[in-house]
Parts: sequence; C-alpha cells; structure tokens
Amino acid sequence: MADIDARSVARFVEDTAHAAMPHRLYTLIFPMDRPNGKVLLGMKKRGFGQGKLNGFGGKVEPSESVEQGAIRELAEESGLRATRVENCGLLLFYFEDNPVAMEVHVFMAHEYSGKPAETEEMRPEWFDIDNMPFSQMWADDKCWWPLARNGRSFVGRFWFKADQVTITRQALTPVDSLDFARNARNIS
Ligand code: 8OG
Repeated sequence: MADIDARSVARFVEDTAHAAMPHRLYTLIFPMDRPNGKVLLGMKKRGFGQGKLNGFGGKVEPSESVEQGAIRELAEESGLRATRVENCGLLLFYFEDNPVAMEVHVFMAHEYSGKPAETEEMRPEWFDIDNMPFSQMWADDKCWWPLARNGRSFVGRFWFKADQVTITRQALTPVDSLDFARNARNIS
C-alpha cells in the first residue's frame, strides 16, 4: 500500500490488526536545557494541533532519515540547529475517524546552536521541565513526559476520539532501548 512507509517500525510493537494499518511517519523534537531545567515548546499557530503547545516536528520526507527530519523541522520551526539529538520515544496514535495511524518518533535535542525565533508555524517559549503546561498540550503528553524528562525511553500507544481530546485507550511502556527502531530504520 502506498501509504505504508517502508521505514515504519510500528509492526514491532503492534498486534497484527494494527500493523496492517497504513502508518504515516512524523517527528517530534524537544530542545532541552538540562542545566536550567528547561525545555523549549512552541505554540502551534496553524494546522493540525493549532493552539496547542508542543515540541517541534512534522512529516518525514521520503528523501530524509527520521533523524534528519527531526533536525530539519526544528530548524524550520524554531531557528535552532541541533548538533546532538537522542531518539527517546515511539508514539502511535489512532483516531477513530482516520484509517491511517500516526507513527511519531520522539527526540530530545541536547546540543544546538542559534536563538529560538518565532516562525509562521510556531511561537517558541522555554518551560520548566517539572512544571509543564499540560492543559495546553496534547492529552497524552502528561502520560509520557515524566519518562522523557527522566531520560527514559518509551513506547506509547493512544487511541483518540475524533474530538482529538478524549483518549479511549492507552498503553505506555518504558523500554531499555529503541535500538530495534534505529536498526530497522537504519537512520544514521
Ligand atoms: O506536520 P504536522 O505539524 O501536522 O505534524 C504533527 C506534529 O504533531 C508532529 O510533530 C507530531 C505531533 N503530534 C501529533 N500528535 C501528538 C500528540 O499527541 N502529542 C504530541 N506531543 N505531539 C503530537 O501528531
């Protein structure tokens, strides 16, 4: 099926029925300032997730690796150039009115250059990693952020109603490593 990205790794963590769904690949990257306990979020000004605070990211292009996509989206949306990133999570989202699953590869940016700048898509702002604005974020974020914040890797699956707010089912698992995804995608 044209919609199934060959680099999808969802089949490693999904049951057969879900693995047969088309999956679209996305990235999500959080610039971290560990010494000051801060993370850079952006207010999404348009499109899917408009009005929410989130990390930076978007669709992975066919011509790039997942990691390259994360770095590109961060530069486009915030002006920061990431020089050291870490893949920390795999998130799968199923919306009741959408036959296509979202496969989101989550990264932390530990080193980067430049200053955050507002773009057409995002208004960046630093937040305290222990006082996150969850009421303005996607509903699943408060579930897995504590793992990400503590440097743990994770695989999460969330089933949303069409309202994009109500979670009807969820499964979140800390994992020792996401190497299975890296090896399968051959990202570096
Ligand atoms: O290209 P576009 O901006 O539409 O990509 C969607 C972005 O939103 C992408 O970075 C993945 C991210 N995203 C979801 N769902 C969720 C979610 O539930 N929580 C968070 N934090 N990000 C999400 O698509």
